[in-house]
Amino acid sequence: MNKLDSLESLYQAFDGLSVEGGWYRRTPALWPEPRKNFVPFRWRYADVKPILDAAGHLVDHAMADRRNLTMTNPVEGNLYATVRSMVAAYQLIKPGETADAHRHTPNALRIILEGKGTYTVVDGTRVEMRPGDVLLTPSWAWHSHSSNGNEDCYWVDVLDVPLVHLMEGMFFERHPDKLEPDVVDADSSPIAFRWEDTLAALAVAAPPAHGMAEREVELGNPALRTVALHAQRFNAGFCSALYRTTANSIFTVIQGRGRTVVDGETIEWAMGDVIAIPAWRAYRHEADAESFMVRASDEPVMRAIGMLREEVMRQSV
Ligand code: GTQ
Ligand code: FE2
Repeated sequence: MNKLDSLESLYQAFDGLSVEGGWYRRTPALWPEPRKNFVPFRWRYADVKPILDAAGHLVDHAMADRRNLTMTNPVEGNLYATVRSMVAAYQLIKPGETADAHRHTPNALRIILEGKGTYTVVDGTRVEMRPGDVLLTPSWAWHSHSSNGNEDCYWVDVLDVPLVHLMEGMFFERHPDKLEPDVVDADSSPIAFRWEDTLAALAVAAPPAHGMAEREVELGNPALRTVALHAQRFNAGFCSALYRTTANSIFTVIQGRGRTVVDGETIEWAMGDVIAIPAWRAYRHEADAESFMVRASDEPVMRAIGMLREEVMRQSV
């Protein structure tokens, strides 16, 4: 080996050893606070529904495990995730259809927007999915969806797939018999949060200390090991406190309309829309009509690794 007596020879010595001088990197590895890479974004249900309907005619379940439309954050270089740790997707099941059983290590949940008569089977228990309900599919639970009603059923899926990608923990398999045998029906189940129960809980809830909503209840504690769910209510004219958290969030509008101001930018929303609020973005909500949102966040992950920081900020106009 050459004598390492100059910077030039030092850097040459790196070659082939897969090492890099920490002082020499072009991009820093540490920075003072969360960077703005994933962007705040809103997907309009009104834009997506006609596309899902068309896919309903053009794409049947023989072509795809699920008829879903992924909400890809428009930040440069991103091909999949909605926020860093989670992905959201709209999904449609038409009358008489079945999405076969499979299981995967990613945790999943579904927030039902429209349509009755569709059921999800999770580890052998069949529960109906009704508008406003939130249904859980924990990691490695078998799940299939099927409709025996006469309404199209639309919902929003949220999964921790990007986190699983990061951690290299992906396993996935299809059920050998396509569907689980020996299914039992249940109306109430630990995996189902019913809309009427959520409404009743919100009616007696205290205003949350963080001021992010008029009323808030947590669904589960947390709902999934990696994802927390909070149902929030806003009365007409309500304006929430300016707030930021290191947790990445995906909001689904169950009912109502209004806007979210995030980093000074205004995002209008209405029923069925999905809003991505990445980590450490300051935001507040304003409701024009009585509104309900479900917030899915990676709070449990942030808490578990000691990285949950929240801040209620001085209200700015
Ligand atoms: O319904 O099982 O949006 O496995 C993505 C992956 C939904 C599901 C998605 C899935 C599902
Ligand atoms: Fe799945």
